[in-house]
Formats: sequence, structure tokens, C-alpha cells
Amino acid sequence: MPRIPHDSRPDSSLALLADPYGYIGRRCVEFGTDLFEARLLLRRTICMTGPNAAALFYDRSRFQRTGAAPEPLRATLFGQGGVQGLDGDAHRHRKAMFMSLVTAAQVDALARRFEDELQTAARQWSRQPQVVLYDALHEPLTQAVCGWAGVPLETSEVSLRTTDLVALFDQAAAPGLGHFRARAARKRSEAWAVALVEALRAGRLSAPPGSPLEAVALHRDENEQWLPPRVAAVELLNVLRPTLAVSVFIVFVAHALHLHPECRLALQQREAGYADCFVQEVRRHYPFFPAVVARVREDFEWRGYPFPAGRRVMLDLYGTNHDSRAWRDPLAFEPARFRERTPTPFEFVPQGGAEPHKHHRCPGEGIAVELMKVAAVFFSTRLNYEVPLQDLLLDMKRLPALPRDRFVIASVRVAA
Ligand code: MYR
Repeated sequence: MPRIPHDSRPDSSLALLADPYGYIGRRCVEFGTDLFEARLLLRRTICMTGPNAAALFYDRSRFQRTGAAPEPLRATLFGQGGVQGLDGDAHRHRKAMFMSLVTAAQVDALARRFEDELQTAARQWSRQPQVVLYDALHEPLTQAVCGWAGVPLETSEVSLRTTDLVALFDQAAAPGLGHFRARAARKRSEAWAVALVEALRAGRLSAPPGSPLEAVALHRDENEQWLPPRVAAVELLNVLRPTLAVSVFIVFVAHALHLHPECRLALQQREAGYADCFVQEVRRHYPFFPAVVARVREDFEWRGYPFPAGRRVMLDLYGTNHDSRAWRDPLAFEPARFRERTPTPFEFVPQGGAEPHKHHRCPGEGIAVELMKVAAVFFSTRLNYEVPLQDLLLDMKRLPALPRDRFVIASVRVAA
């Protein structure tokens, strides 16, 4: 039986944190394999990359999610008891609830709200000499997603809720104080969401029928029970937080439009299907979620390599999106590649692989795509702005990666 290559360091957590998007792919190239083992975040972990590894990773008979996510992520990004850590029937049942919230009509309703919020925000941006786009997108996204989700939001609350929802994903993997800010944000946000769930259940608050707040608060689990309030709160935040995280992708939309003016032109000319290809290429090309984790259910072998029960496994999403076996010239930004060929769900994995209904692929991909399209069309056809001199390099050491200056725009003018 071949031995899985080992990263020779006693612990590789610092190497992972120093290069979170590149570590797995780089080491796999060095070993000449699709997998290797390292000690990461206190546990032996099999790291894997590429479409074949992705197909293996999403085999539910071999891997489970329960207990897979590292504690620092459960305490910040994900929370405890949410859909990300479920398996089997419990996962299927909970996932069906999320999928019912993202029908084409629901996603379109959210996109229209975001378009209106963007228009309003852009008028404010036009009164300032310059605007940091990443920061400026957060409140419009909060307003849009809370309105859509049936979550009441006083004007005085917008700033606090936005800051906390952003901290959950932006500071989860930050060094030092930032991470503790994310932990505090999780506590405050859950307390807020618990109060909303309890108020709705007690009839003190109403939300539109079918809205995410109502659906989550009144969801019955596979045993016909309401979710414990704290778990319902975690799931409500699983709707709100990732929508705010689309700000990262939207900054990349603006970055790509700046570096590839021909894309702006194609969007202005409303070439059929172009906005979809452009947005998909942004999701493939730019770094977002670096890797996902699971645990081996029972001993098995893959390509002769042993996978022992309980071992943590980490799948490289960024590297798989840039794997030259699936992507011609993978480092080039080429929206047309999505016209030429539809990638398999194990080649194109910006928000996880396989099928969202059955597996742990993100249920909110449709939301990300539509909000990015709204932004791409808005920036290309209705917003005039300059991109002043700044550091446009992506900081690939931070999670999530962002342009170093967060993409500054100036002299903003909104078309009438
Ligand atoms: C979400 O809110 O669910 C999406 C957030 C996307 C950006 C988050 C980047 C930080 C993730 C660290 C993950 C480390 C995985 C091993």
C-alpha cells in the first residue's frame, strides 16, 4: 500500500495560514500527488486537490461533517448546530428548508432589493470624494437581505448589525484581536436572532409568509420539532451572513472590470449570456472560500492510499478552480471559457462541489451569482467612477483575500 506523502513539519498550521489559498495546491505539486498529510490546527489532516479528489470528498458514504469544522470557525463563522455540521437525514431535511428559500423568484426578489439599495447608496457615494467599495457595500447588502428575509431593522440598528455580520466572516480567521471580535459578534448576533425567532413564535412579531425568518423560526425538524431557538438563530445567520460575504465577490467584480475593460464593454452591449459568463469567471478566478473540511467515516482506500476512520480531510477549493487538468490556462481571466464548456460540479467549486440539494454545496450560490450580476451591470452601465492610484494587489494571506486597499473608487456619478 503506498504511503500518503507527509509534510515534514511537526505542525503546518502556520504554513497554511501564511498561504491559505495556495498551501495545499503548492505542496501537492511538490509531492506530485493529489493528496498529502499534514498536522493542521492540532489534527492530522489529509489535504487533497483537483476534480478527482473533489468527487471523492463529496461521497457521503465515506465522509461526514459532524465534528469536522475547527472550533475557531464554529465559534465565529458557522456557529453550533447549523446545517454545515449535519449528516444523513438531519442534513437532507435541513438543507431542503434552505433550498426552499432560494427559488428563482425568491433570488430575483433579493436581487431587485439589492439593486435599489445600490442605487440609493451610490447617490451618497457621489457626495464623497472617494469611497472604499468593500466597506461601502456592506450596509446596502444588510438592508437588502434583512428586508428580503423579513427581519425588522431600525435605522439606528443598521450599523451595529452590519458590523457584526461582517465580523463573522471577515474576522473569523484574523490573527489576535480580530478573531475575538468575531467571537463577540457571534454572541451578539445570535442573541439578536434568538430574540427574533422567539418573538415570531410568540406572535409578537410577524414576517411575510415564506420569508426566511418565518421559514427558519417555524421549521420543523425530521422529528416534527421546532429547532432549539439558538439553532434557529444560527440558521437565520446562515442566510444573512453569507449574503454580506457576497461583498467580497462584488469587490472582485469591480477589480476584474478595472483590469479587463473589454468585459465592461461587453456588459454595456448586453451581449446575451455574457453577464453570467463574466460572473462565473470571477467566481472561478478570484479567491473566496479556500478549503472545506470533513472527517472519514470508516477506514477505506483510495488509489491504494489508506483513509483511516476519524481522519480530518481538507479539500482545496481554490486550487481545484485553477487545476490545469480541468482549466485551460487556469491563471488567465477568460469569461468565454464558460461559453465553450459547462464544467462539472467537481471542477468548478467556488462555494463547494457536487449538488446543493444532496450535498454540502452552498445553497446560496444563486444569490451570489444574481447579486454579482446586479453589481456588474450597475457598475458598467449606471455608475461612472474613477479608480485612483492604489494598491490593487490581492492580499492572499488574509481570509477572505481582498485587494490591499479594498478597492477605492472616486468621483462617483450615478446615471439618471
Ligand atoms: C460564509 O459566510 O459562509 C462565506 C464566507 C466566505 C469568506 C470566508 C473566508 C474565511 C474562511 C476561513 C475558512 C478556512 C477553511 C479551512
